Amino acid sequence: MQYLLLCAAILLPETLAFPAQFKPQSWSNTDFENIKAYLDKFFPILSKTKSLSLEDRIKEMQRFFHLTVTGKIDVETEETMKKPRCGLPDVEDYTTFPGRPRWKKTHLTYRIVNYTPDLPPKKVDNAIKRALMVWSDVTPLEFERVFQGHADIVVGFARREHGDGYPFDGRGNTLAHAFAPGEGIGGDAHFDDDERWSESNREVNLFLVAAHEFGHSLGLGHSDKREALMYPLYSFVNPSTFRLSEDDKRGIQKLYGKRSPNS
Ligand code: TQI
Ligand code: CA
Ligand code: ZN
Ligand code: ZN
Repeated sequence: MQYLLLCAAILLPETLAFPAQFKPQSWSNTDFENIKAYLDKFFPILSKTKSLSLEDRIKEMQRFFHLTVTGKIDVETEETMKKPRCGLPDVEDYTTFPGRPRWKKTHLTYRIVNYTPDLPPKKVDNAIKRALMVWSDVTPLEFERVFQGHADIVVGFARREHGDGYPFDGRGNTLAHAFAPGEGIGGDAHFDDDERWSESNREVNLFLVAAHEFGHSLGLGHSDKREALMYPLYSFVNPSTFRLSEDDKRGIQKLYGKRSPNS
């Protein structure tokens, strides 16, 4: 499952994070992903524009460390990135996406457009509903299911190429993905129908994966805390006793605030 830790491709709706031509020839894919992951984790973009280039973000990091500001990954910059981050203020472990996209309303709609043959539709409906409740339980967010027309979060099952440029990969590996908050495909969650979805610990538990994906749909990236739902490694926990970790809670409440006591 190591690939997951390197898997930092952020699915941003409009600006597809970094078009291929920005990628210098001399970097391997892994280097590139690592640099991006590093920047996403430690230098989440603070400005409101989503259009900071990788170069701008490297410059920001170089300024922070008082390095020569070149916007390029030179030796000095690379060395700094590899150093353990001691002496820096301890950041939270949860992450948000560059530009910190979030929904600007608390009433969100979702629509389930199709079903997996692995589970009865009722069980799918239920897993999706409970996965959203994981987040609405601790924030002012409310989710309303709609059956036609526009929905903020479109939920569906698909296999291989399915029209968004992020083809699924057959059984195993990628299980699902979701897009950061935004118009159009923003917020949508897709589940790989080449997986075997289940409501137990056999194969892949739909509720747990959906709860994780909706974290992305709402604006959370990955967390380094092992116990976090947003930790990028699938581990089965019993859905009926599932509890959101403090780290996930802090992350989502930072974006949307807390639920008021009597609602
Ligand atoms: N899908 C990845 C994930 O949801 C896709 C992804 C990587 C991603 N980076 C992202 C999506 C940033 C949005 C934003 O993390 S996955 C897990 C976990 C996956 C992985 O199929 O690998 C879960 C889906 F956390 F267990 F690794 C669900 Cl729970
Ligand atoms: Ca797959
Ligand atoms: Zn997709
Ligand atoms: Zn994830």
